[in-house]
Amino acid sequence: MEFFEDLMEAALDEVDPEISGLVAEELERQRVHIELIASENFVPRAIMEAQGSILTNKYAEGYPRKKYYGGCKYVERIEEIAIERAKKLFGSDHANVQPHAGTTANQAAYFTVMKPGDTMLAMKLDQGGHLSHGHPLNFTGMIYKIASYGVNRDTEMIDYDEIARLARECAPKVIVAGASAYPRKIDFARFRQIADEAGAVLITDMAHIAGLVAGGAHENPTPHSDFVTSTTQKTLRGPRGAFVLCRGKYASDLDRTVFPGVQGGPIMQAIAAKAACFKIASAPAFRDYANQVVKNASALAKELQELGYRLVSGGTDNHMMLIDLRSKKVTGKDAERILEEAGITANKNSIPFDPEKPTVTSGLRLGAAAVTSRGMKEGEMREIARAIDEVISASGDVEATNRVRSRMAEMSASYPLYRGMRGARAR
Ligand code: DSN
Repeated sequence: MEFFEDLMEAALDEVDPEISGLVAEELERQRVHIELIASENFVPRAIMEAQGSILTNKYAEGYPRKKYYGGCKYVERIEEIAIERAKKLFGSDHANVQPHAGTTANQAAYFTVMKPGDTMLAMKLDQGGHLSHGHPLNFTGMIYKIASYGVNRDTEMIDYDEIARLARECAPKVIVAGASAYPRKIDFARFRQIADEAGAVLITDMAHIAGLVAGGAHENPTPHSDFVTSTTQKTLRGPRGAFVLCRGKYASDLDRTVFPGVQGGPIMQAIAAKAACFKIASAPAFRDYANQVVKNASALAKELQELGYRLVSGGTDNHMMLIDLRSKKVTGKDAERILEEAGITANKNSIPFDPEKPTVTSGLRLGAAAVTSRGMKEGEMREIARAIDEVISASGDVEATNRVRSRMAEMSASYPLYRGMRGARAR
């Protein structure tokens, strides 16, 4: 390659074959593996096109019509469209589409209404919450007083009476609803009632279920919440990024907190991809997708239960489930590893009151959003459940692993992924 002459036009595989090769290998992995990580999905190509576009060249600090840079005519319009679509999709007074990630979106909502030392009541990480809901190693655990709620030991479901009791006891400034590993519907109206009784601001982190909400397969937290935060890459099937919705009275404070409070320049190519994602999620067909995700999760859960697996809380209402592996004499860590060798990707996850440490765990979290995006239905879910059981029952025995890996690759091949792209095999 003539570095200076051709650089602007050269493709990645000419400029950097090492990275290009790894991207191609990753595409091949995505094609042949059954993807069950509950927070992952496959984006439509249009989303990648927006995210890989020339918008990466543009600085646009500030908000539409109040940008601090020249040349913002088109990117301003893109941001306005993204804001309007987000507001309409979720029924919100206001949207800020600039946050780069879910934790930043939460940070922006917290900083808008809390001062260091204020109390926040949120779900414990080891019972389904997120790091940014008060973990001691996260900024939330460092600067706020954290009170946490979990699930009921018997039902393994959120105990709303217990949250109300804790709220009366600790008088939190903020209550956080929402979870990263909770397989049941969340009663946002009840959270509102608890927040009102405690005089607290209700922030709902709907990152995991945003696509289900958009598609009408889960109750919408927006009418009940002061703020709603979300990523766009999970069930919503959009780019890696985030947004915050809020009631009108918080709008200008939230915008100031996002910029210049916690971020500088917005990532305009991500905002364009978020706009496209909101458009796709508004289409009637997205309702079918969201409902199929729930049906697929339910089929996977039922088959696993029939095969003798205990699911936390006894099942699922949403896109995910947590398997308690203790009776199978395998840890979450080992299950994750042996399943990956057999072409099934999932993640180890603590179960409520887990006796194992978080790096080992007794649980496995499975989600149906990505396989549903490939077009798989209940029949495939049952087959995947049987494949999981075959590998776990054989403790990762080489023959069982090979058998399952070839069956999973065959199933994947029936649902082609990114047909026009060159994977490692084509190289
Ligand atoms: N790490 C994500 C998840 O897997 O749920 C949440 O941010």
